[in-house]
Amino acid sequence: MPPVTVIEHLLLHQTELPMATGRFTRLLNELILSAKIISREVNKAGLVDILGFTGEVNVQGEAVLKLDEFANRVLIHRLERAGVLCAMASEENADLIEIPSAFPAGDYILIFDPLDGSSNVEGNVSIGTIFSIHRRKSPEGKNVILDDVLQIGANQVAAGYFVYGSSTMMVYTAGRGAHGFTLDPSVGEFLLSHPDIKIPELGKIYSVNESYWNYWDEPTRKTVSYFKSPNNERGQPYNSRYIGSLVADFHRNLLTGGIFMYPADSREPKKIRGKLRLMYEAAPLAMIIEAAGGMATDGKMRILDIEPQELHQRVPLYIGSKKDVQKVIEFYQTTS
Ligand code: P6P
Repeated sequence: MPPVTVIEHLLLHQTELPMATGRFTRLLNELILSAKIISREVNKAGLVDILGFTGEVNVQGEAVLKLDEFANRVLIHRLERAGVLCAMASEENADLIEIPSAFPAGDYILIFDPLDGSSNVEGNVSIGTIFSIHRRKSPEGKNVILDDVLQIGANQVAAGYFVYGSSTMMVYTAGRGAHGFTLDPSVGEFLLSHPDIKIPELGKIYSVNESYWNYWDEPTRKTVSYFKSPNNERGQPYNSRYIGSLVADFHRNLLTGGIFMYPADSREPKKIRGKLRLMYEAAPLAMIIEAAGGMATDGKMRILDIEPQELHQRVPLYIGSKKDVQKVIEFYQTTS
């Protein structure tokens, strides 16, 4: 099969969709260029002294690694001048990022986690960039309001991630299937390698940090016990696989089948509703998993139906193979 780039694929397969316009293509291109720049730095992190901590903390109170900061700066710098956005929101920034008036504005909104899992970079573990694209609701020309950004995940125009691992890959959906592209460094292009990804309906992997067992609710404990037991639909225990890097865990489960869980944790006030963020992590990954035939829930609600109340809202996340996620929902429905 002749190599197919992301933009060729977009134009070939998504032309019926309104976003196959020049502006959307420009937005994807700038995301791709940003990812290539970030990938280059991630891949040489062990060599150049950009490891270690900046001594600052981000809005989440987490120590900011230089790579986090670098990735955030690259994305903001490239996308603010692309002439396609009216606002951005980064997991590393407390508030909305306005587009400087010196640059032309568009009607898309980009929400991103610049380098998720970056605390793993010193262990040479795969990490990733996650992005979500919305279209503003308020009329063009006026100032963007928070309401333009706090939209339900089901409104997303597109969503995707880059995973910086043994190879650098991009997986995205614009609403018609989920598609994977692998960076060929010799030509500097992401080439189609996983067309129309479909996650197996029944998985064989469960991914969760079991050290929090004592702080989970009863439905979650029943769910994890179900996956560890031979008395499940598979007739044998699921394999436990947990990297501790969301994009790496999600990507593996997407391709092989399985469920990733980050439940609410009663011990830590800031994790009482889970650790992962709705806008920057759960909603974009939920769009991808549904495009691949899977499901994503907070235990009670479809992730894509959750009305965001604040920019950095956290949610419990159960995401992956349809039958496995349905099991979680069943335990929530039947456990008083
Ligand atoms: P824990 C990385 O810090 C991250 O945000 C996700 O990439 C990952 O899935 C999760 O946190 C791991 O959290 O509590 O298991 O270390």
